[in-house]
Parts: sequence; C-alpha cells; structure tokens
Amino acid sequence: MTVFEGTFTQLEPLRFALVIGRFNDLVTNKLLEGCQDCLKRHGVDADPQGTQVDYVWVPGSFEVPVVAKQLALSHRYDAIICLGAVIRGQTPHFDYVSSEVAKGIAAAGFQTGVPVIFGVLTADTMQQALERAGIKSNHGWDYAMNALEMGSLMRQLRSGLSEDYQGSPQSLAASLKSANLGNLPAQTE
Ligand code: INI
Repeated sequence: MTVFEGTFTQLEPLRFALVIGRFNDLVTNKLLEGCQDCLKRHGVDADPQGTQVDYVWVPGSFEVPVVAKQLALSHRYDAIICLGAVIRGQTPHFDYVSSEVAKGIAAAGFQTGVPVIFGVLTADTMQQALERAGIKSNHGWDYAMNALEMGSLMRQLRSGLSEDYQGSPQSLAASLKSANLGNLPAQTE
C-alpha cells in the first residue's frame, strides 16, 4: 500500500489563487504579507504578474466563498487561499458573517474537489486579530503552508491513486471508493 503526503518543496510549479477581504484590511493585508512571504520562501513565484499566483480582492469575508468557488470551478488552481478578518462588534453581525463564511468556504472545497484553505480570522478584538496577523505570529504563513501541502497532495492523488483517474471529483470519488478510502460528496455542477 502507499502513503500519500503533501510536500512543501514544489516538485513541479503549483498554481494558487488568493481571495482577500478588504474589510478590516489592516489585518487582511498583514495576513497577505505572511502568506506571500511563505510562498516565496518555498519557491513559489508570488508576483501578481507571474504565472503561479492570482489575487482577487472582495469587499468583505461574506463575499469570499462565492469567489472561491468560482475560481475552484475553473480547475486552474491547485489550491485557493481565502483571507479575511471578522471582528466581534456590539451586534450579532459577527455571528452571521463568521458562520456563513466558514460554511461557504467548506462548501466551495467539498463541491469542487479543490482545496480551499480557511484563512479567515475570527477575533473578539482588533488587538486579538493583529496578534495573529503579525504582532505575535502570522497565520497567513500557516495558511500558505496548508495550501502548499494540500496542493501537492492532490497532485499526488491525481497521478498516483489510480490509472483511470482523470482529475474530476467524480473520478477521484470512484478511485477512492475502489481503494476503500471512502466517499467524496457528489459534484452538483
Ligand atoms: N466583513 C468582514 O470581513 N469582517 C467583519 O468583521 C465584518 N463585519 O463585522 O461586519 C464584515 N462585514 C462585511 C461583510 O463581509 C460583507 O462585505 C457585507 O455584509 C456585504 O455583503
């Protein structure tokens, strides 16, 4: 049997898309910096004019999932990285935005078979968010690592899981089933 594992050094150039919310951009710009730093230091050409990373800005976290799904459906990317910052205020708005974003990002991945990385910080205060976006550590770096690992893992699964696997979620599901590795949700598109 085989062990499939993602790598952090690219065996072949991977392609990524970043979807970034402008809301709380003091935080999201810092997450983006951490993310780019990690990608570059792992050999990815993160230049917007380059061939490996595309950038899409959206108004706020709530808009991230619809764009992430659209990008994933293009099957142009090995992984999509979603960056946002939802910060608790005086009203229940935080709860509505954060829960829909989490569900939407998960759905974008499940429905397309493309890894969609959940890089949306949820915090009680701006201070808490900034601590996670560069003051203490930068989770943007971690999200990039997750994307590298998942992107390379999915390439390995595509090429190594079965000879008849052609890259669609349906054929991956069939391959997983024949290898007794479980079921993927059916593609609805
Ligand atoms: N968007 C965020 O990314 N973070 C927030 O904290 C936030 N709050 O608190 O309101 C937020 N709201 C905007 C939302 O994402 C949408 O852009 C807006 O509702 C339009 O659909």
